[in-house]
Amino acid sequence: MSHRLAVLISGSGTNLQAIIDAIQAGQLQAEVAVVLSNSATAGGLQRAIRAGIPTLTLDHRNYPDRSGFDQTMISELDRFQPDTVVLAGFMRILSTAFVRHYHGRLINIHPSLLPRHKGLHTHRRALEAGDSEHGCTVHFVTEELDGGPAIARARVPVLVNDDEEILSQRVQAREHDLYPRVLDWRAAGRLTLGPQGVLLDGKPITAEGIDIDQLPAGLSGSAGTDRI
Ligand code: NHR
Ligand code: GAR
Repeated sequence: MSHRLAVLISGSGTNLQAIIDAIQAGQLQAEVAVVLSNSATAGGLQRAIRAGIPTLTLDHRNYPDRSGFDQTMISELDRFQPDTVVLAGFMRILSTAFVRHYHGRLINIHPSLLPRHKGLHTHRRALEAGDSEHGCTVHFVTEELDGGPAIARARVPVLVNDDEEILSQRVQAREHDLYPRVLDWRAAGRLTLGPQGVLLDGKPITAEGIDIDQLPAGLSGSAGTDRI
């Protein structure tokens, strides 16, 4: 049985597209069972429709509070029996009830090297801080905003003439490589959240997450050199 992903979006959906493309290329052994957007104008909805994936649009503004919105998301998503719920540019903070319901199967990609620059406007803040490197982090989602245990990260240099736009493009190119690779570990049953933290192949990983450019021997990836 194929691993079922539910992908939550709010915007253009380039990470969703990278996931769809990796599945079609045979690099990610999973299926996108449903795409949910909190915005009817999210470009990612068209990407899903083009790929023949069912979509759900739930506008958070139609709900009296966060918990009502989140309870509706839970009941709609659960009809699709997701094994993993994937936040891909989803912009609504999730309630305790939602995070608990999907504990251990809820994953986000955040555009910074966590724990640096939690929250929004990460590229601007990396530039303002004079950081020499920046990047993205995939992590399990917990109640602590952008504070859940890290799984993997990709680093990029910050260059002298960078502005927010060019830096975000450099980071997003790495997101599109990183996220499908992490999701393939998950789909293969290799990636779990235990009481002690993140386990890959049953072994704990470092607190900052696996640097995708420094994969330990035996951990193959799409750019790995350890394949036959
Ligand atoms: N929910 C929980 N409980 N924990 C996390 O770690 C979450 C989460 C929901 C989303 C993604 C996150 C990111 O990667 C994410 C992580 C939205 C906001 C935010 O402030 C912050 C972080 C993230 C996503 N949202 C505003 C809100 O009031 C709305 C902002 C907007 O619509 O532009 O929900 O960065
Ligand atoms: C991505 O860069 C993602 O890391 C970021 O939004 C972008 C979504 O792009 N996520 C957040 O900022 C979450 N608060 P996409 O819709 O094209 O995948």
